[in-house]
Amino acid sequence: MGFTEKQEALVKESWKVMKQNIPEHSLRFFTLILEMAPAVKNMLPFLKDSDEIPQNDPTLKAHAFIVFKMTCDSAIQLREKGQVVLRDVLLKHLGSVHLEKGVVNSHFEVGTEALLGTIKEAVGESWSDEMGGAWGEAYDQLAATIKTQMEEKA
Ligand code: ISQ
Repeated sequence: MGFTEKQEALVKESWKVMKQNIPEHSLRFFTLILEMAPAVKNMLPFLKDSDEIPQNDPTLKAHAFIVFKMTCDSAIQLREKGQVVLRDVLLKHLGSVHLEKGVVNSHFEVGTEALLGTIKEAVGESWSDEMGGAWGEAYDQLAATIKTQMEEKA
């Protein structure tokens, strides 16, 4: 079965909650990433130069916002079109940036775990496994689109 209206609604509903506190959720997201994959610190310009995760860095917040938002948009596209579609320029950019940084499959897996952990804490009692499944599916499809582009470039 494809991506359902129910799954799309679960993602949209939790995105509304996430959006209300991007500073907090972006810190949580990168904290979880670094707990699972400390070496990622050196791949991201806004983490590289300090021992701590910077508490008030606009680029960190913007980065997390883009990851969350693109995943939410992917959920909408999966329900509407059955696939994730990115603008050509954006797709090419994402392919080359991920290749340049040396991103591998396990990084994408860390991203899924960190995203789901962040959302779970953000939405509290509204959380359900179905909600996690919907975000996970959208993220994995988005990641698959980026990975395909990386393979084309490699
Ligand atoms: C950086 N930004 C978004 C997702 C990520 C997943 C794993 C490691 C680094 C990341």
